[in-house]
Amino acid sequence: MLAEPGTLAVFGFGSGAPQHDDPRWLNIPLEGLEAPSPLEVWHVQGPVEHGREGALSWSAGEGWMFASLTLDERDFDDLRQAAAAAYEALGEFVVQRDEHHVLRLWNYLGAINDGDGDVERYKLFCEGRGDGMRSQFKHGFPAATAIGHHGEPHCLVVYLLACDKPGKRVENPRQVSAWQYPRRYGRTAPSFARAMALPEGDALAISGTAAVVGHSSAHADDPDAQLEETLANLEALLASAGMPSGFDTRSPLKAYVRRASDAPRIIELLNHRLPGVPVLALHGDVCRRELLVEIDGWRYV
Ligand code: 3EB
Repeated sequence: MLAEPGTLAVFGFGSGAPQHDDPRWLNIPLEGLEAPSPLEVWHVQGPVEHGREGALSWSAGEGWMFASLTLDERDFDDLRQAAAAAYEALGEFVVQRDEHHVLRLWNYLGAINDGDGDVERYKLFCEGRGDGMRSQFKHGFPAATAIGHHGEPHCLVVYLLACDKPGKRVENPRQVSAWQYPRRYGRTAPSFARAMALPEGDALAISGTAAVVGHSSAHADDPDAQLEETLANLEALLASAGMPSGFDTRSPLKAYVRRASDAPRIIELLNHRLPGVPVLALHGDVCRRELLVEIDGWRYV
């Protein structure tokens, strides 16, 4: 895949994935729940250039850019500093590129729910991300995912998709916008949009979506009900984006499942509710302890 022209990025999932010394290759420290995990490939119709700048890896072609950073938190004072450094480095790199419109971001960190209250690790991550974003996203945040992994505990992975044209942010009328969450969810509200329509309007990049209604988590301890609520949120998001209802065989989704024991049930329900839709089920922790499942992905027109 890396040898094929037009390959912008290839992702391997979990500890069984190979490693490659190519800036377009990224190991995601999330285990697939249905072995073996497929690779995810991004490609463009044209030549791709790629390189590294410090710890940052990037590739670009046809107006699209992939950039990634894998950091060791122990190289920083704490998670907040590591997250800030990641976003500063990505931001500094992106602004000097033609492809400086960041459409979509993914964040994977260890032990995301460790710590209580304002010092829970997810909330420290949100603070560092907010620090590192500085003024770069003052016109609005990209779509995003933030999930806890069970790989190397101090490994922080952040990657993005950017474009030389802006996308269009989409919010979900069933949910309070994340950046307006009340104080109880942390000192720095999460900085992401619910979805981003790609520049040509031919696809929607969908942020991590869970059983959040208003700003509250719904159906604590009930994975089936949380999944139904998540699907209702996804439908509302499609409607809000002006897209037809439903997902199809060209709509790749990821389902992040907190408890591996819930996976068979969640996968069965998804196969029933979204027949034919390619869903990659991964073992990952949602950023609120009571949330057991989260879905993100793509909807093509
Ligand atoms: C939520 O609705 C669930 O911090 O980047 C979803 C997507 C969530 C992205 C992020 C968090 C993030 O608040 C959590």
